[in-house]
Amino acid sequence: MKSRQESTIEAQPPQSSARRSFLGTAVAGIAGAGLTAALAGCGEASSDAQSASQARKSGDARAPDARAAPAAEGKAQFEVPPGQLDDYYILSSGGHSGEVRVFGLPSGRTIKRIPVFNVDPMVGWGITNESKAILGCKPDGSLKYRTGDTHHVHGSYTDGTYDGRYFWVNDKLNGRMARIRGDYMECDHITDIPNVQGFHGIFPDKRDPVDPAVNRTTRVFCGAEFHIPFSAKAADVNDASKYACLFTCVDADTMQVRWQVKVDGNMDLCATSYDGKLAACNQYNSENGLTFQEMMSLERDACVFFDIARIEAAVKAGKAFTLGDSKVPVVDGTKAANSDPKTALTCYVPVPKNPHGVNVSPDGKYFVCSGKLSPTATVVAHELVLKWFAGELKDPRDAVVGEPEIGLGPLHTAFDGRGNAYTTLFLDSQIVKWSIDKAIAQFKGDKSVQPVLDRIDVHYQPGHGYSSMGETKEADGKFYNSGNKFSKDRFLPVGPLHVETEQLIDIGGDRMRLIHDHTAYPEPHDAIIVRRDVLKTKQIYDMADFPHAVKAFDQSGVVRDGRKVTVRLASVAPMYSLPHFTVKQGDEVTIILTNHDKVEDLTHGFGLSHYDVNFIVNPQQTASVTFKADKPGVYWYYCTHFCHALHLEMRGRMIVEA
Ligand code: RUQ
Ligand code: CUA
Ligand code: CA
Repeated sequence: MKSRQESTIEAQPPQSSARRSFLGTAVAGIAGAGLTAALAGCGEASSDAQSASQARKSGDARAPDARAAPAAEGKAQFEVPPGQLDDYYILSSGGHSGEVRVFGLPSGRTIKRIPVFNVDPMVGWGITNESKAILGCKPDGSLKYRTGDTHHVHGSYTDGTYDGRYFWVNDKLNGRMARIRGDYMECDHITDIPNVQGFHGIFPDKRDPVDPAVNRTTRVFCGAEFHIPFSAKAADVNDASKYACLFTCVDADTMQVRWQVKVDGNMDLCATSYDGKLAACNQYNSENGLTFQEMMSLERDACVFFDIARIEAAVKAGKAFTLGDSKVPVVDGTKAANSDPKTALTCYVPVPKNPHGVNVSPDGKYFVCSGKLSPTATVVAHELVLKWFAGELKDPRDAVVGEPEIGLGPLHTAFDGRGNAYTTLFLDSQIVKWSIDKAIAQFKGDKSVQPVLDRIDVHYQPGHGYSSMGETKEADGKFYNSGNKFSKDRFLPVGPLHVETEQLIDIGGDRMRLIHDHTAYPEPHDAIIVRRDVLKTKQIYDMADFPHAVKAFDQSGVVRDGRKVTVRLASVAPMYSLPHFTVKQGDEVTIILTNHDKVEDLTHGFGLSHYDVNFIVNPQQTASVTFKADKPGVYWYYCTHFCHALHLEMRGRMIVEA
């Protein structure tokens, strides 16, 4: 369809080429199938993929040469020299790895991987009793789930900006939401969301909708993409009218599910207003369809708005029901039940078919819903949605104040705090910068206005893009990170599986400038860029936080209670408190290990040979594992985490008597 060269040239005069106007008309007329073929794989969408696959066939694994692509400009300016620290944290989802990652910005260095829904032997996540209690177990003590699919990471707010207390991330696969503590940067809670599948978008609220004194996050909202039947009867399984989706509110502090709303259609991404009054979800399956064709049939879907105060009043007034085994109150947010705006809980604002992503501008005025199948973004005015709920706006569509044509495959929008929006164009492999005010002027009828200000090629097919502090009222307009879904030729070839390309873009000036590429193990989706002063991390645990801590070396030893044996161990580099301990074959053994080292960065490990036990204890931390001593003999345990010149000598024997 297009070559890279064409798109580079085209990037110069914004929105000027014939191709763009051709695409505008072509896309408007395209029936879903053609374009979705392009969405499904990059084969159709980009000649890069074609030439790469041709090159592969002809035996050249490396072509096309990445050096032909536009080189980074201005890299030196953003270099973080050895020994210096980055200015920002990126907190990024890890997709189907089930984890969250922390990168430094502008360097792009990976600083941490935070295991959440996955099992991670490096830290012992999913192996220690403490992490298993957070993850949840079956009655036999094994993990309920071992995998997850994280997409969206968002932080807690105070006064419209990050306060560094918490971060939340969804698990699309098994319908759970996790919370990460900002101080230790570790997951401390996981909540199952009842009666949802395809739990996708999340967003914390920014203040209370009613109480002005609560100017911080107290709720987290959750969308759900997949319909499920609330009936197990075989006859209902293929009856779409028996299926529904729920929008969920979780308490930010207790992590308990507060309430749910039954909606028409589905919920995809999620956003919240700065005044706490509204939450919004984009919806691509207004049709309530079960098949691909059904989900594509309507010309318009919706951006759905939730009036939080009214929903909570309805729950309080007892207008709720429950579903299945869940005790969570559910209220009716379907269109039929909400036809009177003055009492409505929900408002369905029509947008072009099958949209993706909804994002709020840092001034709190606009919700931007990306077109995905439509080459547009839809700008919805917050104030006008409130007017609709007040009964002062006739048609929900009248809340739309802009719908600029920006390019092919718009997915997610970020902001610079100067009135500009930056939208990822999946099909065009570009980031497009556009002016919200100009889009509004154009929508009002001024044909001479061009909302698009700049475009930059990215490599390749971006999903999410996000800007520095861009989801807060402190959006500083310095950096933008494009999270690309295909890296193809950007890095040394390593076989079939490619890393993803994260591209850092300088958005401080009129034109966007590519700073550099860094890699990300598949597959990040959304992320946030947080100023480093926001996070106040702790490097040493408080031993008092662990009720089972082995507080002194002389408290070490073996305690037997029938067939249950507890081994109490402590560590100080380069020694464990017990050089050996003895148990009997068939015992259920619990090892509790407290690290007494107080020095920052002095972590010890505990690996137990042939027992599949592997975890770490950070300074002043206590962790425990439980296993059956089913193999008689001598088994060495040893420190896995390099801690001392005598790290290799840090080991002991578990003797299992037959
Ligand atoms: S959302 S790019 Cu668009 Cu979960 Cu992944
Ligand atoms: Cu302790 Cu290595
Ligand atoms: Ca649809």
